[in-house]
Formats: sequence, C-alpha cells, structure tokens
Amino acid sequence: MTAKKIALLLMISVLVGEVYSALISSAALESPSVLRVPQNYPTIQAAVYAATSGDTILVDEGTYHESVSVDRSVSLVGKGKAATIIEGNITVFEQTLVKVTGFTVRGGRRNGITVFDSTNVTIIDNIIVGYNVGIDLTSVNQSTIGANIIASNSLTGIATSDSYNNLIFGNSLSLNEVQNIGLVWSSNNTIIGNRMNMSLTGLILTGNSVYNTVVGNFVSNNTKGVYLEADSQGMSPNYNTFYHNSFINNTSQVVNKTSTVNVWDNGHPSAGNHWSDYTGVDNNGDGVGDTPYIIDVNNLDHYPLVAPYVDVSPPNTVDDYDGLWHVSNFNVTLSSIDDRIGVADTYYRINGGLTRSLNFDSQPFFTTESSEHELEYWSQDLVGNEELPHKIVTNIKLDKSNPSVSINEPKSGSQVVPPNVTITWQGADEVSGLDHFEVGLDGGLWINKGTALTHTFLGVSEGDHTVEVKAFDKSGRTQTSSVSFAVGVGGFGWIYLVIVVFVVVVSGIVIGVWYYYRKRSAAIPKRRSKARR
Ligand SMILES: [Ca+2]
Ligand SMILES: [Ca+2]
Ligand SMILES: [Ca+2]
Repeated sequence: MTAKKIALLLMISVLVGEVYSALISSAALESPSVLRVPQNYPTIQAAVYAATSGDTILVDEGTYHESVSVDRSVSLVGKGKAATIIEGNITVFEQTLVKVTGFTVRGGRRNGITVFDSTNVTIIDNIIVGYNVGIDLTSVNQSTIGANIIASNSLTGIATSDSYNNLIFGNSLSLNEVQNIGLVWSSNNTIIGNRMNMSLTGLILTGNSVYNTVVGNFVSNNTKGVYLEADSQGMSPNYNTFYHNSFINNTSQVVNKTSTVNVWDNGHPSAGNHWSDYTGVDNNGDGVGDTPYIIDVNNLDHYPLVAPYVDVSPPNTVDDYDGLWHVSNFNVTLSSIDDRIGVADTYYRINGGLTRSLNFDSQPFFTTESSEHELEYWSQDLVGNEELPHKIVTNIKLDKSNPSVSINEPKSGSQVVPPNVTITWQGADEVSGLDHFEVGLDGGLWINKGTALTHTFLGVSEGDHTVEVKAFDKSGRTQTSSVSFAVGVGGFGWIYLVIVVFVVVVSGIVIGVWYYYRKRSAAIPKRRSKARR
C-alpha cells in the first residue's frame, strides 16, 4: 500500500546524484536548450531571464553571490551540491515544473529557497545552511523535496503552509533551531525516510494539518520528537498517520498540546513505530511489543517495534529484456522494489552514455541497430541506499532492416528444358546476419534450404512457373524474390519439328514419285516385247 503511494508520488520526483547528467541528457533530447553559467551567461539570473519554458540552466562549479528569482519553468542544475555554491536566495513564484538541484545555498538572509503558489516543483539534492528557514513552501502542491541536507537554520529546516500532496523524502535535517520540519495548515503530504535530529522539535504539525503520512523517518535527539499544536483559531492536526518511524532519545517523544486524534501504527503485522522509551516486552519474539505505546488516551501505538526501523538495503531492480532480436524500436522496462522504505528513483545508462532516470526520462528506449547494445541500471531507495554493483545487460539486439535476396537462375522469362529446374540465388543481411533461405514453386510448400544457395525441382511440368526464394535474417525479418519462367522444348524444338515435318512430307512426295516412275518404267518393256512378236 505504502509502496504504491510512494511510487505514484515519485513519478514527479528524483533523487540524489546523477541528476546533473540526467538533466543534460533530457535537455539534449528535446528541443529546449541548455544554458550554461558562466560560459554563456555571467549570472544565474541572466540565464533565467534568457531561458524559455523547459530549458535547463547548468551552473558550473564555483561560488555565485546572487539571489535568483525563478519566474519561468526551468531546471536549475548545479554541478554538484558540494561544487556549486549560491550565496544568496532562490525564489520561485507562481510557477510549475521548476527544478532546483545540485547546489549549496548558504550565507544569505531569511529563506534559502522560497516557493509560493506553485506546483510540480522539485528541490532535490542540495545543501541549505544558515538561514532562518531552509526551504519555505507556501501554497505549494504536488512538489518534491528530497535528499537535501538542511542544517543550522535559525528557525525551520523545511516549512510548509497551505500546501498539499507534496512528497518530502530522504532529507537530512539537523540543528535547525526551532524545528526541523514544520507543517502549518498542510494536508495529504507524505513525509518519508527523513532524518530529523537535534532541534527543539523534530516535526511540528499545526492548525488544520490533516491526512499527512509520516513513515520511516528517524527522529532523534530533539527536545520534542513530534509536536501537535492547535492554531490561534483552535484548529488541530488530526487524522495523520505515523508508522515505521524511529523515535530515539527525544526528551519528549510526542507532545500533544491539543486533543488531537492521530494514527500511530499500520496494523499488524506491518506494525507501528520504534520508541526508545518503550518499556514493554516482546515475549513472542515477533519484533512487536506485546503492549501498546501510550502517548495519551486517544493516541496509542498498538504495535510498537522493539527495534529501530532501519533501512540499510538498496532496492532490487530487474529488466524485462528477453534476450532476443527485436525488429523495431523498443523499450526495456525497468522495475524495482525496496524491502523497506521504498524506491526513490531508477537510473540507467545506454552504451556508457549519459545517466538518465525514470523520474526524468522514459524507460530505456532502443532505436539504433546493433547486436551489442549495453544497458546499465540501478536504483536508490528513499534513504539513499544505492544498488551496487549496477546491473548490466549486454548484447541487446535490434535489427530494423530486411535481408536482401536475388535469384540468379533461371532468368526471368526464360525457358527451361524439362524435366528438372535448378534454382540458384544469393542474399545478405547487415545487422543480425542471414539465418536461412526457403524456396517454393508456384505457391507450393516452402522448402527450407538452410544456407544453401541452390535447389533443383525435379519433374517440373511443361508450362509457365514462378519460383520464390525467401531470405530470413536472425531477427526473423524476411525478404522474398521471385522469378517467372517457362518449362518446355524451347525455340530450337520448333525448328526441329518444322524440319521433321518438312522432311517427312518431302520424303513422302519423293517416295511417291519414285514409286510411280518405277511402275511405269516396268510396263514399257512388256509392250515392246509384245510388238516384236
Ligand atoms: Ca510481540
Ligand atoms: Ca531500502
Ligand atoms: Ca536485418
């Protein structure tokens, strides 16, 4: 259940690392351009003002002393969160589809990154230190705040107000003085796999903040682990669900300042949270304490975990390549599962090229002919465990062209002396290579000839015939060539026939004449002898 929800939310999100090159690649694929700072533009702001919707602004390593106002749908991509430093603020106002990734943001005043009235904003893999508020979201929906390091801000690490359906995952928050994460009038958000340590409050929910899901977080060494508080109008945070969190050594694990009702477990056997001050026992050894952890009369964890809920194992990713030749452009589909907190993103490289990710790009897509494409892939989970070693599939095969075949003998329209007809041919295939030939006469059964280049049909009747030769390549693509010809006595036969008839007729006449004269010459001497007498 959780995994599905996470997967949906993650369709719009991306995780640590490799994002830089993923964005380069996605930008290179599409018509939107890549604007480089400082190579093409001296400041990040100048690049933003020059960009159009969908563009990517790549910011090289270095320290940039400027505040950036993002007033269009662009991706701001630093060379890496340790390498590209902005000393100033980033503000996103009334936008959609904005990404900010790969920066250190530090040394400014007020908020590190401020977003208002926006949707589909992705803030991933940054370091934000030394502000009042690290990331401040107001009226922000369907956005992702993931894998950031947010520390040493004087008020709040991540603050949301009037914000809905956001995913806050895998962030490391510590030493933010008042609270690490604060939700004010914010609902249906998912807060998963974050570390919230060493603050006055780990996580505070205020006002009508309802139906938030808080899963798999590590909340430790805060004065208050979770703080539930009504607002000035008396609205309280209710119906929030907390499970698989580890509450460790907070002075007060949960402070409920109002009469809220929230859910503190996910039933059995999924279970609830780990509480370092739980005093119950687990006599049946199922990992679940045998008595509830009681926060107050309305808030009980019925299935407290006796050990911290930790996720140290990376996801497992598989591909669906069948090992066979494909004959047109095709996807290999990658899918991954994580045994604990969930998958953040899946990355891949084709033939050692740029890294792409499923959150930014489509599934791996093969469009060029080869017998040896290589696909490398791996996933990371929501707490940053990377699947190692990466998986590699070799010899991914695509053949988009038919073989060639042509018949050498007999020639088209020729006549063949009966009774046997010998066919000869040749063929070729460039990508997968020839597999075999088949030959057929007059639409009859195909005869598999293997790689032979000749076949003799025996006892072919006189008359017109058509022979076909079909070449198959190893991908199963085919090409057929055909030739029509005649079987019979042929042109010289006619002449012989005429000569024979002529000879027979002439001979008959000659014999007839000879016979006539022979009879006549025999009669003359008889008459003469009669006369003598
Ligand atoms: Ca038990
Ligand atoms: Ca995991
Ligand atoms: Ca082929």
